[in-house]
Amino acid sequence: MEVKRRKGKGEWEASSHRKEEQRKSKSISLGRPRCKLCLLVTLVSVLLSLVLIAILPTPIDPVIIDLGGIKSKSFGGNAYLREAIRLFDGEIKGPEGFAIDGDGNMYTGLHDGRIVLFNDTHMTTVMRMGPPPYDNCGKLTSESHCGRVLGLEISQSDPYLLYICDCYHGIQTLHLKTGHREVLVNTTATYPGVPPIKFSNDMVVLKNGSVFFTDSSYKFARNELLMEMYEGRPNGKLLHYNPTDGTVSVAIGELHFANGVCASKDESFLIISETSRSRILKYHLKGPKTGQTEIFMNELPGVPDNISPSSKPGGGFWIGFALLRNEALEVLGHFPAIRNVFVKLRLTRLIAESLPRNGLIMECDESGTVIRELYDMGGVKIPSVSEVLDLNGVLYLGSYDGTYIGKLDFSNK
Ligand SMILES: [Ca+2]
Repeated sequence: MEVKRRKGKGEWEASSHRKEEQRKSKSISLGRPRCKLCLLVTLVSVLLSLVLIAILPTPIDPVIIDLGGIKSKSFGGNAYLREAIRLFDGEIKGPEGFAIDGDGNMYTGLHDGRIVLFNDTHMTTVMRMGPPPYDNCGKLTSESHCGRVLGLEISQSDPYLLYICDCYHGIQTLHLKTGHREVLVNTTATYPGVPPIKFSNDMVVLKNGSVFFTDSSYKFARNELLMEMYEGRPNGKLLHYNPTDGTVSVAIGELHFANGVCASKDESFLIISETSRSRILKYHLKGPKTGQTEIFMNELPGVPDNISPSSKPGGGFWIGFALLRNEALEVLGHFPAIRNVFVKLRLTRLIAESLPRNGLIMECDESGTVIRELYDMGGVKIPSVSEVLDLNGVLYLGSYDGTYIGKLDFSNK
């Protein structure tokens, strides 16, 4: 007969500890195959994802974008732009470029393809770029039909002749008194020696009627703007429309996102934004360097958009900035493979919308010396500027995606 012996306290503890060890051992021996399986599944998933990403088609062939350092008088060091007020706040979208006619009426183009006349309190539609129907206008998918005006100018010989730069419908004129409309440059036409015009962006009209206009890309249209930015190649150009014979020719080829263009006061040179390089080029129209190009300003603190004349008596320019330089942009610039992955995974818009919004406009003289920089860090009032209309120090501020027209009275500063 087996006699069970009563265990002492120490024996109970030892026995309990052994049981716990056995339980853990069993648990570990059961868990090992599971962990191995998890690891295998994870590895296979990662490898499959990498293979899928690698074989996904991509429309871009990206290169390294090195913007260099940042030259700035006071990077983010003031909040002058926050003193602006917003006109038509929430009523409009995308008033990018401006013009002013002989009666002082101001004009801008909106994201739905309209050109509107406005003052500080009222806005009237002047014309629509595209043909009917207009039901879907205002969407990115309908831009090519409805039109998108990015640049406006008034003729220097006729104060009611409005020049229009539409990124889908080319260069046109509209006479504001007679209503006569004319197409000068048709983006669907072929011009000898000129690569396709897919993204006409801004223009300047000289006294003699010559039109110089930028085409940001032969490859991507405006509704693929982020593809152009992500690729970073010199797909753009400056084009010249000759009014005497209607010909179009390349003035400067291989520009990096050619954007704003403006003439010096005496029309001896033009300056042109290279948006994806944060720099501005100078193109000589007169003198011994005629036809030559050189750097006007580089290592700018932001991504330049349109350029317009300053009202200073000696001439000068205002530069609108779509974005300020930031670490995310620098990293993206130096890693084209990462940009390619973002494109393949369709994350470009998400990335773009997550970038910090900081407003900046810059005034410089005709030698490229910065006179002043006006900031809105954090984009409280003016998070982005496409173009400045300077009426003796009263500044109207356009924006490619803003839902307002900014107005800043800087006449006493
Ligand atoms: Ca522009």
